[in-house]
Amino acid sequence: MRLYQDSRAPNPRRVRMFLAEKGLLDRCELVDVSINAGAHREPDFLEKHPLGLVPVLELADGRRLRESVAICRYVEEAFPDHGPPLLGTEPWQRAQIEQWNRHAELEVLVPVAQVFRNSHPFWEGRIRQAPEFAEIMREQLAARLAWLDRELADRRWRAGDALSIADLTLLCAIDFGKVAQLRLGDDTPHLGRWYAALRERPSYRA
Ligand SMILES: N[C@@H](CCC(=O)N[C@@H](CS)C(=O)NCC(=O)O)C(=O)O
Repeated sequence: MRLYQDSRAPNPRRVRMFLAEKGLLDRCELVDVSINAGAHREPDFLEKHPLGLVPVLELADGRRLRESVAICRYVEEAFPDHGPPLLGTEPWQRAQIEQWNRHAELEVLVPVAQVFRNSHPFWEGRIRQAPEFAEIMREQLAARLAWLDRELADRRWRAGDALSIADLTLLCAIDFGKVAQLRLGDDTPHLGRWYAALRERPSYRA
């Protein structure tokens, strides 16, 4: 397998962490597509993903998959004997994981990306920016993190007793928030405890 990715971007990172948790990262060739250098907008990459987004997974027979969750689902189902299940094993658990993963994507990762895109100098001249929208997203994020903190008070991992893709998505979103000066503080102790547990795992450095 080959993963087209950017080592600094959050979506490729959640796929790398997923592969690492499965013990499959070394079975995957990582091919850097630098967003900074504009490699994701070059014709040879656009042929792999017409929207110019990473990650893209390419199988040995040339088939390609886009979208981080689709890639993770393929890996989970194609390699059932590798590592722990990260997408759940029975209906309620699978639905809980889906729910919390969507929350992490829509309530944290998307707003973080919008703060970054609409206020960071990196995007100046590359896209049209709306700084006021970035401020609205920043305020919304603070409220969302407070909510997620309360929701973690009575359980170890995002979707219950077992680590899942929902933890990986939220971690990557929070870490990526650093580019927009978003950091966990003392006011979110449950998230702090959860974050510290994830940071101990080898997949954190994937
Ligand atoms: N929903 C997609 C999102 C992919 C995405 O937005 N990737 C970002 C990096 S994290 C990207 O390639 N951005 C380049 C750009 O916006 O020009 C997924 O989950 O894979």
